[in-house]
Amino acid sequence: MSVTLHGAAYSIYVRIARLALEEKGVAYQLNAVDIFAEDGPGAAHHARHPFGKIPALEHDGFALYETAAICRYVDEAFEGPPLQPADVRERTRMAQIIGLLDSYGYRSMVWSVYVELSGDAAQEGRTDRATVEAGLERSAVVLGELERLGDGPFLTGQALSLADLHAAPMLAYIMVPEEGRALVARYPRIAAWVEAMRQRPAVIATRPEEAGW
Ligand SMILES: N[C@@H](CCC(=O)N[C@@H](CS)C(=O)NCC(=O)O)C(=O)O
Repeated sequence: MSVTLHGAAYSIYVRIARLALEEKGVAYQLNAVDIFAEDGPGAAHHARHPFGKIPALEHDGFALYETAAICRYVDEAFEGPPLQPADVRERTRMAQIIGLLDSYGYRSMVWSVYVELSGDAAQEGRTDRATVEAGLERSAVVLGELERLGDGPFLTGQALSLADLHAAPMLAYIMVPEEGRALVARYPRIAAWVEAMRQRPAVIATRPEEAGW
């Protein structure tokens, strides 16, 4: 059996897929693909992912891109602890949380807050305060929904699910700058969740040097 994940360790979405692989106990190789390389990710990667993004997965000749699909595949194709709730409402809540993180969380938490305050924009002295303010405002709505939608130590209830794995890498980046940490601290259920998530071996094993945890 051979599993290869194509992507870079710094990537939020690559980390989400790696977390699913690690939590399931699946052995895999990480094949380095740098989307920020000067000449792009290269033709071989475009053949795997026509939109030029990361990650992409290959398992014994089966090729797949789009992180939510990769994570579902990893959960269902391999042995190991289930990462999707059996209960239909919890499973649907999980899909809702993943959807809202993709649609509203990634851009605001990572690009508008992390990148502007601590990433490339900050290091190059071109932080745009209006972008930061809008990002913090949108991130507050996302965090408020994460706080409100679930009930229990994990985002969808009593057990770890793909929703937790989707959220963790985004929160680990928004919590690099002080303003991001202060925002997360306003949501007690999410702050407690962060403390538990950051201690999981899979989270520790996949931490990029740029991320807060
Ligand atoms: N919808 C894609 C999003 C993946 C994505 O945005 N990956 C980022 C890295 S975290 C990327 O490849 N960005 C390169 C670009 O936007 O050109 C998925 O779920 O896999």
